[in-house]
Amino acid sequence: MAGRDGGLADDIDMITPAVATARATAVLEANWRRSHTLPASGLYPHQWSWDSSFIAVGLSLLSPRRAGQEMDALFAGQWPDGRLPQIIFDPHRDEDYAPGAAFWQSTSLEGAPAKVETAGFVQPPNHAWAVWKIHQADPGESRRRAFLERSYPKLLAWHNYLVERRNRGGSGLACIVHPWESGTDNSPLWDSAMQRIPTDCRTPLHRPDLQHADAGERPSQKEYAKYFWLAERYRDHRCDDVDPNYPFLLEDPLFNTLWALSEYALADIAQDLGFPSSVHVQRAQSLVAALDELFIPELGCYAARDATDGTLVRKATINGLIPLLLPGNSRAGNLLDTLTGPRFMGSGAVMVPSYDATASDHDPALYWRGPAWFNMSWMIAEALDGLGRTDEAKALRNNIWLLAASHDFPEYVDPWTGAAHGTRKFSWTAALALEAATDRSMQ
Ligand code: 2M8
Repeated sequence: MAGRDGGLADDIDMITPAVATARATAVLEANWRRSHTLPASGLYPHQWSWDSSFIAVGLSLLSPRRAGQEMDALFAGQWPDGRLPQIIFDPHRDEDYAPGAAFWQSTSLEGAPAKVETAGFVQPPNHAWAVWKIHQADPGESRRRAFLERSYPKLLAWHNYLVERRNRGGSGLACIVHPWESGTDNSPLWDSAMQRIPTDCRTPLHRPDLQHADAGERPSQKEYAKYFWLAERYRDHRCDDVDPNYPFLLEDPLFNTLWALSEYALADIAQDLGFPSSVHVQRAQSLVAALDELFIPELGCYAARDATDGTLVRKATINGLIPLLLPGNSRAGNLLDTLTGPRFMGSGAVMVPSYDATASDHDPALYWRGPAWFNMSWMIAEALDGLGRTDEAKALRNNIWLLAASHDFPEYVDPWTGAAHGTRKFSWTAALALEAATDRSMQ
């Protein structure tokens, strides 16, 4: 494995795909709670939306039944308007994460589930994509449990929510209403919009996260004050998505790419169930066409768009490379050049940096402002495979399981040295390492 220097554990030579799989399985067992998996038992003590999709993809190789349960638990928190919430809270652990159920008070909100406590925000819509992958892992088991039949209406309602409530910029793309909805919380993509967000939130700044991760590797107090302020504003407007002067409306290439992929997956699901599928293909194609407006040739990747004023945020981030996953993307050549160039893998990285390696404010240890994340590298490996670049895909997959298993499944790593950062025993790292370590020729 190439890299600027080592950073690997002493037992690196002992780690084979079988060892990585066994260690990953143990993490997923330890984080399993009856119906779903915690992202990490200390730092993230509830169920998170897009985490569950990545986790379920890994779980489907261990137990398709558990993968199905993971998605069912998420659907249990779906709102009547169709949204799949960012977090489904465990009321017994409300002191252990902020903002929690006491902040959102969702069960007293008209239009939210009456019995399940959830956040009002959402996360990237990778769910239909995951459901189809889970089905494909064991179609017989999936059919016996009517997995597609029960998931399809939930996924349809979720996508309809995005169409009906989140097209706030009028382009057809979904807007995120908070950095947390991107999944890439403090990405430099949100910096300029966050400048206009006040810091005088009313909620006390409780930071249980700092008991589980180094403060220097997490968002700052000032960023948290703004996150809370914006969450208060959204909550106090009953999470209704019609607040007229709402100050944070961003079109994210990552969020919208996963939506387009999920629309394609919904077409496959519909077809399998004997339902009309062309509506999903058409939706996916419209999303891809709308996404093209975010492509910046000079940057060689996609930008985010601030829907409050139409400006493009011209920064090279992993979010802007993920459209490489879109089948038949006419921008694939440019994206590959960028991926293999000095801003990303051409810098000598062993995993894909979350932010431009040549940027003066790149920080290889700070959350979504530089470190490499396992879900992102795994998606890029999927994209490389789809483009027939199988050797590069395999090399990236090998680094994924090797680094993950040698560092106790870290949340994120230094893209060059592989040094671990954030929390450990992180579930999507374990699930995707397990998937990456699985011999595809045996499937
Ligand atoms: C991180 O985000 C949460 C808020 O949702 C946090 O910082 O507290 C992100 O990495 C996000 O992508 C992830 O879903 C979540 C749980 O793993 O943690």
